[in-house]
Parts: sequence; C-alpha cells; structure tokens
Amino acid sequence: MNTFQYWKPEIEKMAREDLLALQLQKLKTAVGWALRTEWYGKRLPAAGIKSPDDIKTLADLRRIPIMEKKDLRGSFPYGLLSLPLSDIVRLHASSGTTGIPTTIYLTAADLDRWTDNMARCLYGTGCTKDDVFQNMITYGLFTGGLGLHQGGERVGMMVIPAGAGNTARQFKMMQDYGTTVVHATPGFLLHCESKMREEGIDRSKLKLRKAFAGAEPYSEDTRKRIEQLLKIDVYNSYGISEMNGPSVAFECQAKDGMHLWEDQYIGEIVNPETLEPLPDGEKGELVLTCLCREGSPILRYRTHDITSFYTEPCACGRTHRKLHRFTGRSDDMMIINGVNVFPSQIEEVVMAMPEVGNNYLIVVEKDGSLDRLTVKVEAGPGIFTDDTRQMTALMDKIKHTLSATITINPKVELHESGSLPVSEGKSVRVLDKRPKDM
Ligand code: DLL
Repeated sequence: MNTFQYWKPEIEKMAREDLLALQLQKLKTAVGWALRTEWYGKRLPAAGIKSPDDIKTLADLRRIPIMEKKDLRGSFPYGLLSLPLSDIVRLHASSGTTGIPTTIYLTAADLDRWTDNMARCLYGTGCTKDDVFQNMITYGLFTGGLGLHQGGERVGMMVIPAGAGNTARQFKMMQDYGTTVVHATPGFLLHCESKMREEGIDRSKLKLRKAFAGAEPYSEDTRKRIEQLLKIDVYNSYGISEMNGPSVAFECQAKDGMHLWEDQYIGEIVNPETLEPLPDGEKGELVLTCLCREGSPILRYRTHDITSFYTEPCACGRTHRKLHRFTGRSDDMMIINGVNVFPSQIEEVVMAMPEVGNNYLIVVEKDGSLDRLTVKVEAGPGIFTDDTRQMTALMDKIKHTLSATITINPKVELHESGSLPVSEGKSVRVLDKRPKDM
C-alpha cells in the first residue's frame, strides 16, 4: 500500500468546486496579463473581451481565440511580452516549424511558480531531500534541463546537472555520487540499460530507485520494460515549452495517468478538425491555457497532442484530473530522441542548397533504443560524380547545415538525380519506421 505524499495538499486535494472557482479567478488575472500584449491586445477586444471582468464564468474561456504555433512565431520576438524586458529574468525557446523559435519569457515570480510546480511533481512521486537526482537531459534553451533541476533543488534533493548523452560519464556519476533518481527521455533510459549490460556495470551496486521519463511519447509496455530491466519505478512527465515545459502534467505514486495541475493550467479536449470541445473522457487534441506565467501569457494553445481525460478519480486523492498517455499528434511534428523536428525545417535547409536536386526523403527508424534520422537527398543535375571525396564533402556540408537548424545530427545520404522514389499522388517525404506500440 502506497503512502502518498503531497507538496501542497491544500491545493492538490482541493474540492473540485473550489478548484474551479480558483481557475476562474486565475483566468481573469491571466486575461489581464494577456491584454497588455501586442498579440492579445488586438484579438481579445475583437472577441468582446476588453477587460478581465468580461470573463464571468469558465465558459467564457471559449470566447478566447485559439492560439497556434504559427501565431507565436508571427509575434516573434516580443509580441507576446506583457511587461518591460527589465521585469524578465529568463527565456526558454523551442524549435518552430521554420527557423523561428517559439520563445517564452519568465519574470522572477513566474520562475518561482514554475519551480514550485516542478517540486510538486517530483515530491508527488515519493522523492525526498535524501535523494540524489541526476538530471540526464539537455540543459540550455530546452525546458527539461533547468525545469527539473530547479524543482529538484526546491524539494531539497542534491541535483547533479549531468546533461544528456555520454553513458560512460553518466554511469561514473551514478557510482561516485550514489544517484537514486534520474530524469531522461524513455529512449535514453533504455539505451542506458543496454550500455550497462555491455559495459558490465553491476546494477546491484547502484542505488537507483526512480526515473522521470518524458519529452517524447512512449507506451505502457516501454515503461514496464524500463522498470523491469533497470529495477526502478518510472513516472511519466508531460510538458510543452509554450506552457513552461515540464510540470504541466505528471504521474503520482499511483502511476496511472498524469495529473494536469488545474490550478496552473486549464485543459480542454477538442476535435482536431473542428476545434469544438469533446465530451468528457473522449479522445481528442489537448488545448491548454497557462494560468501561471505573466511574462508571456498564452491562452488556449493548440498542443496538437492527442489524449483524453480519465473520468474516474485517482487512488491518491488528488482532485486534479488525469490525462491518459499521449497516443500521437494531429500535425506532422516528429520527436527524435526527445527533440522536436518538423519536416518543413529539413525541407527548407535542403531546398536552399543549389547542389541538391528536387527530391528528398526523411527516414526515421530505431537504432537499438535510440531514434535515428536519415535524410536522403538527390544531387542536382550534373552534381553526382564518382569522386567520393567530393561527394563526402557535399554530404558533410548538408549534414552540418541541417544539424545547425534541427539541433540533432542526421545521417545524410546522397543519391543520383531521379533515383529516389516519386509518388504519383501526394509526395511522401517522411518514412517513420519506428514501431507504433501504443
Ligand atoms: O518536451 C518539455 C518536457 C521536458 C516534457 C522534459 C517532459 C520532460 P517541447 O520540447 O516543447 O517540451 O516538446 C513538447 O513533446 O507537445 C509532446 O508532443 C511531446 N511530449 C512531451 N512530454 C511527453 C510525454 C518538452 N510524456 C512536445 N508523452 C509535446 C508524450 C510528450 N509526448
């Protein structure tokens, strides 16, 4: 029997009606923040919302226009800023569908709220200040690194800012410092397990007991496999940089669905085609409203992530509704080893190169537990030769230009003009060969 632990029990187990009243109050505040931005400053009044008082009930949320990633890009860099830059203490960004990143700005109070939300997630999995937490995910603009780092510190754990990759170094730190908890993408956790076996690391000498895994979709079977192989408990963690990143929804000790923190976010499930709300429990696209960030407020944001709400309460007693494991996306974004990549980013790079012909193909497959991206491009007319040095130099050039844009290293293959398959109907540009086990 689990003894559940709560970071903010008065919030986490709040009666539903009080929680909804709190949401309404915070929604009004967030609308006030949004009205100060250039983007919402035009759109909210056009929808009849000129002041926070025009929001009378939670149903008024539906009057707010839905925001897309392209709107964020369109308002780059500062169209969504609600305060002078002197009030901002941090920015984070993720890749957009084109070269323009989607950027969010945090005030000191925003950062404090995010940190506390993260602490709530981590503490809710049973972590305590006695834990040693190795954060094996990318730091920098990506929200996964600093997000869990801050949350871990707030819980009082000793945080090792390990960063992603380099399994040998990770194992050394686990052994040296007695790591008890790790954070990584599920793919990297599986990769660690096979490397541990390969390198003859004795699991029984490690103190590992838990892992937080997220930033990319994975199945319940994958969770079980990681748990059995590494002999740890794995907790699913969902977030999206536009909503601060991780801490949006997290599993508790019941390990059965992720609590969406409804005092911080409002979640709606909509039909991805009509954007109309779906009845409770039905599967559709998640639209999120951020109630906890003043710096760059974002309301009714299309995540493109497909899920549904649980209709039954959780064994842990928390009243915040839970989300089912995500089963896909309603757009063409690919997640490759935790990094978001849009096919359009790749197209933009290769089509801008004069040496490249008209056809290309993106192939994603599994290489052990990790994902591998191959970009096959046709050389332009008269470019392809038997001179391997020349061809290797061109492939390297394409590879470097691509990795500068998409931030991961693809394998690049150069093909003779006219040799890649041509579809008769719509072009097939992406071949995702990864098993769909969800
Ligand atoms: O991936 C934030 C994050 C960092 C979440 C660390 C969890 C852990 P983005 O780079 O903006 O932010 O990518 C967000 O990743 O829209 C989903 O498609 C996908 N995603 C994130 N977590 C999960 C998950 C971070 N647990 C996009 N299951 C989202 C399925 C996930 N997909």
